[in-house]
Amino acid sequence: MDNIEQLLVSLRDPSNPGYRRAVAHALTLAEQGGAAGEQLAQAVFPLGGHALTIGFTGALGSGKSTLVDQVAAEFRCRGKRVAIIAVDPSSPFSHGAILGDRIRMQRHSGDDGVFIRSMAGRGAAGGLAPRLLEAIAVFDAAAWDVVLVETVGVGQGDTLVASVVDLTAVVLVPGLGDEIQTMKSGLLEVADLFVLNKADLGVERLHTEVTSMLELSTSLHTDSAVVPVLRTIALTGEGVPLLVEAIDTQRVSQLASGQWQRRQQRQWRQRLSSRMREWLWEQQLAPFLAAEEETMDQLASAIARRSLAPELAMEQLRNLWRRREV
Ligand SMILES: Nc1nc2c(ncn2[C@@H]2O[C@H](COP(=O)(O)OP(=O)(O)O)[C@@H](O)[C@H]2O)c(=O)[nH]1
Ligand SMILES: [Mg+2]
Repeated sequence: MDNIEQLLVSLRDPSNPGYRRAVAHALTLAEQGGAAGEQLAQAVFPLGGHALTIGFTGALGSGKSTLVDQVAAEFRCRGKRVAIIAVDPSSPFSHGAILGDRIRMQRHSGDDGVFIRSMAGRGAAGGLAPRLLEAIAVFDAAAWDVVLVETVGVGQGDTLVASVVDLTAVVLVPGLGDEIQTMKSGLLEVADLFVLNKADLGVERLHTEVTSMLELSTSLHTDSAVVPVLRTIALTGEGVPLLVEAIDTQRVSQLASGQWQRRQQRQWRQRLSSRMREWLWEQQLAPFLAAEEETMDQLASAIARRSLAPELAMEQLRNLWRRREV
C-alpha cells in the first residue's frame, strides 16, 4: 500500500473493505512524516476542507474523554461520521489514564461510523502531538464529518490545540479552585465554547465566575462571536445534545461574521512561519552550529568561567555567521 495513488483511492471509499486499514495506514504515514508523509499530505490536501474539527481542552480528570465519547455518540445520532484523536500524555504516570480512555470509548467499537486514534504527545512543545494537523487532514480527506481532538490536559500546551482545530471547547469542572488561574493561562482567548462538566457536583459558582470573566473580555474583543457557557454531566450525557447544538450555532455564526475565515487565514500564516523556521533551522542553523561546535564549546566555557560576557560571545557567533553567508 505504499503507492500513494492507490492509498488515496481506498481512503475515498468508506464502503471499500480495505477502507479502515487504509485510513490507519495513512495516519501512520502522516505521523511518521518524512518524504512519504509529505507526499501523502500534499495528495490529501485538495480532498479536505470539509470536516468540522473540534478540540477539547481542560485539566486532567475534568472529564474530557467521557465528554468526547458522549459528543461522538450525539453526532452519530445526527448521522455524522466521527473520528476521535486522543493525544496521549507521554508521561509514564499516565498509562492508567490512557487505558481508562480506551475503556470509556469501547462502546463505539463495531460502529463503522467512529474511528478512534491515539497519538503520542511526545516531542512537541506543550504536549501536543507533533503531526496532529497532518492526521486531521487524513481524516478530512477520508470523508469523516467530524474530528474530535482530546488534548493531554496539562499545562499551557493545551491552548496550542486551538491552532489546529476549527473550534475549541474548554472543559472546566467545579472544585479545582483554580478557575481564575485557568483563565489567565490563555484559555479564555482560545475558547469558542466553555463546557462546565460535572454539573452534578454543582457548578453555580463556576458558572458565575466564567460568565463575569467573559463579560470583561468581550468588551475587549468586540469582533468575536459570543462564547456560550454550557453545563454537562458527561457521565450521563446530560446537556450533551445542547452542547452539540451550540457547536453548530457557533460554526454558523462565525462563518457568517467572517471570524471563521479570519481564523483559518491566521492559522495558515502561523503554520507557514513555523515551517519556515523549521526549514531554516534544518538547512542553515543546525549545520552551522554543528560546524562551529568547537567554537561553541570554547565560548560556553569562557562564559561559565565569567571571562566572557554572553553578549560578546553572541557577537562573535554573529560575525562567524555573516562571514559564512558570503
Ligand atoms: N461526577 C461526575 N464525574 C464525571 C463526569 N464526567 C466525567 N467524570 C469522571 O471524572 C473522571 C475523569 O474523567 P475522564 O473522562 O477520564 O477525564 P479526562 O482526564 O479529562 O479525560 C472519571 O472518573 C469520570 O467518570 C461528570 O459529569 N460528573
Ligand atoms: Mg482523557
